[in-house]
Amino acid sequence: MAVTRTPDAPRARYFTARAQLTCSPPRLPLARMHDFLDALAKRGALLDPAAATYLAQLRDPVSHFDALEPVLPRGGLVITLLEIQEAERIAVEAARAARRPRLDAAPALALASPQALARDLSPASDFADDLRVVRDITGNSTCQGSVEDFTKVFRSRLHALSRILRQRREFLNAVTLEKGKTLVREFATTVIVSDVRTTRNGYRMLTVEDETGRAEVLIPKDTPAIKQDFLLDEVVGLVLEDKGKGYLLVKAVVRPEVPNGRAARTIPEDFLVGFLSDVHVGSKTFLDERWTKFLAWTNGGGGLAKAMKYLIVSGDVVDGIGVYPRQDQELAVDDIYRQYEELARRIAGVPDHVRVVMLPGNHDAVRPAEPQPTFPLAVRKLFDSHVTFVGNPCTFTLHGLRVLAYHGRSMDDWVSGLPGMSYHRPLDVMKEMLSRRHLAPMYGGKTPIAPEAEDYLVIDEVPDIFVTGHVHAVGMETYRGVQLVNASTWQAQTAFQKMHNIEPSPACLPLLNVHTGQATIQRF
Ligand code: D5M
Ligand code: FE
Ligand code: ZN
Repeated sequence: MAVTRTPDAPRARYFTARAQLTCSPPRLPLARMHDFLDALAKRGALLDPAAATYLAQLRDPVSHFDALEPVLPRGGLVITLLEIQEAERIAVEAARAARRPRLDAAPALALASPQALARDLSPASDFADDLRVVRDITGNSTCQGSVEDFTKVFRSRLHALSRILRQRREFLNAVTLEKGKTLVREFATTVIVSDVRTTRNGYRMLTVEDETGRAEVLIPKDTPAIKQDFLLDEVVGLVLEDKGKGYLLVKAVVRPEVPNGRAARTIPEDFLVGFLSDVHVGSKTFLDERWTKFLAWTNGGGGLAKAMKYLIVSGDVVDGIGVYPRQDQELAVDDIYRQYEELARRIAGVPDHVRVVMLPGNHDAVRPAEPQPTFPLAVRKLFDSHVTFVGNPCTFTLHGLRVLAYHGRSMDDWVSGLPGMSYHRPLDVMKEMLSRRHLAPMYGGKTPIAPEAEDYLVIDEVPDIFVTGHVHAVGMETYRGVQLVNASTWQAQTAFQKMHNIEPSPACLPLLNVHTGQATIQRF
């Protein structure tokens, strides 16, 4: 039983009825109001005035109450508004979890045929460039790698993600762990997950921290929250209750997420954005012939090629040197500058109406720690003025559309750290990144992280387009109004990938029409 049965129920019922009548007129007609209160009395439910007022304003309060009953807290004397609202949240979460075991995917982006996409497009040369860098570590790096730097980056992460969580109703009054521990009632808080363990009897125990302290919190195995998977160092919202046993009980887990129901944004300009990644020039497995076909297509005067205004290149633009053991055996060009020179020649073959935006990846000649500043001047000066160099990750706008471009190194950590993730389905990993509003939460994994004063890997604003590479796969999909793109590769399967069972999808060019939101993938 979720509610208290007491012989005093009728008296309390009238008390609550009077209280709510004097507060605000119920939407329920008076006769039905009596039915509602009778029905609750039969169930032995005692409501506080605010809870009664709230329920009375619903179209069918009795059914609503019945639906919540299984998740209402047990043992309290009266049911409060906060308890009703928390039960609503748990019920919604449970329904969602039952419908889809993982994240709720919006309908996948239906890919159009190249012919359909080409219809009625203006030539890209009709539009002047409008590219503005919004967020990029290039020129802004402060990190010395000291202990204070690490404190700063985690504080910045917690603040940025707490701000997002606090936009939600149940976190408006979120408190710190220190304050929460003094409360008898349940409380909402936003914390960093510093450890996750599963107990022998199938409960999950987390160590969580904020600036005021640390706590052990327990997720019982019979609650919806047990279905959640945690990544170390991610920020979550928790509704907690002190059971006075040395730990806090998790009532709900909330992620910062992307608001549901967002429509994909389009703009009046009708041009295309193309996406390349992982060109790996300099590797013996670089696909020269297919690149040549791609260049011929861009110059061939077809409707799609003419309408391509921007080309975003998401890192690993060359193969680099000394990136992995015995790489020299797989290199066709073993000098890093000669690799960039060759890339510059190949990029120069892209027609003048295309602006190329290029960011580094883990094979490039920049510091490996993320966020990565852009390429050094010695590399940049090899390219002509059609190339704009940015850092990794970088947020920029194209004619007002917000683009988040990230090479995607952290996918190695997401795939090994989160059940259900795979190198073959990078779009699923990208949805998890959006859900947690962070590109690479886990510190000390395969992705080296530079402790900058501000956490540049936080997804502070929801992008319109989110593009990654790194896993050498290809795919496009819409998630809560965000156009997701994983941008293929121009490298055939390497010995390393063969060993790890990674089957690439090379020589594909995802194309997005920013006016209609339609997309296609051109194969070469
Ligand atoms: O990464 C190319 C692919 O190889 C990508 O799918 C990730 C995978 N990869 C890269 N390094 C590792 C390690 N250390 N373990 C497992 N899988 C890995 P690229 O960045 O082009 O080398
Ligand atoms: Fe790569
Ligand atoms: Zn890579």
